[in-house]
Amino acid sequence: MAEPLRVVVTGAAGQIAYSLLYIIAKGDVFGKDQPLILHLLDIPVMMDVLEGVVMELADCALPLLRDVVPTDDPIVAFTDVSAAFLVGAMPRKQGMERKDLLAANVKIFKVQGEALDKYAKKDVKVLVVGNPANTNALICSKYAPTIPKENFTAMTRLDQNRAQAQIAAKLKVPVGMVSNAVIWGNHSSTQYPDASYAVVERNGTVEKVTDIIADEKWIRETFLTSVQKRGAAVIAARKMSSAMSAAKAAADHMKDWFLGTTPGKIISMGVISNGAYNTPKDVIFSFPVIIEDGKWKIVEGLLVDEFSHSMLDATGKELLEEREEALKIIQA
Ligand code: NAX
Repeated sequence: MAEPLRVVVTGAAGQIAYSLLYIIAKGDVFGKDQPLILHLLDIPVMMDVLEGVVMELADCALPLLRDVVPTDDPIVAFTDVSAAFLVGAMPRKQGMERKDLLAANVKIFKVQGEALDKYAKKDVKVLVVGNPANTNALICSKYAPTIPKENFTAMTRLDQNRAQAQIAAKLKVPVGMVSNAVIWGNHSSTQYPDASYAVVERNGTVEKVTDIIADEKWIRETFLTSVQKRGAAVIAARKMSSAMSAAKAAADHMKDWFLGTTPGKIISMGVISNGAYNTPKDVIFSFPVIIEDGKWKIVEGLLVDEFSHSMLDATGKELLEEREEALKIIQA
């Protein structure tokens, strides 16, 4: 059997981690024959809660889980890790302005970037879930100059999964038949959920979703806004934000990154932009990607119409503004 892989989850006492840790520890992300050592980081006041999570992990009696390291020290958390799920972040509190939220998160992701740079494996794969995820990932990468920029990503897989679930419900087909919905841009209300390349595979045939749903109004209004506003709808119903689905999406993202995407399948993730599709360079922008040998590649050459370009411009503009604000905070 392989040597144990060290994996860190931050915000480990929180609600997303509560679902995510089990998915990772039972082998659904890194493979059924990959032993794991889980590093769990949270803040000092959460150490008692974290102890309870450690007890439950032990009680799951999972054969792949070789050790668990709970800590409030980023150095301990990031030492020798090959994968990092950065879930913990400063939540937006009532009356808090966007720039205050960004300032609090710049501080957190600076510390974590520096610790990753010094103590993690140089090929560590980092997935930022904590919001604002795209800009947090950018900041983290900035403070980890010895780790390639390509190794810092932000999660938009939940939005992709939501998009595919909406399409499946509309077509009354199992969600497993739907793939290649694309999320462009920021994981925020300016994201652009795009059904243009989505396909349905059934009975050995592959059909474009836009050929089956010849209803532009549904695609450009109902579908688009329901995906953009799905997080708010879950909060309204549950009185808490998405957790089970966020954990599943984080697991999907990291699994595809480590083990590769299926040929013909496109996934969405926030990655450092090279300016593809006229997007701003050097922001973490969600693109359609494929993954081979642990490396993602932006799918280029997709046809992007005028409507889509305007949506990409809007979300790109927001990412530039967030970067500007974050840099101001860093330089202050
Ligand atoms: P919780 O509030 O349940 O848990 C967050 C945990 O992070 C807490 O235990 C807290 O003590 C810890 N934490 C705070 N600062 C930390 C630090 N500096 N180091 C380590 N741990 C720290 O939130 P949860 O529902 O788990 O959500 C976590 C984050 O995911 C939030 O920022 C949320 O906005 C974000 N989300 C991102 C999504 C995405 O698609 N990218 C979707 C789901 C979710 O809303």
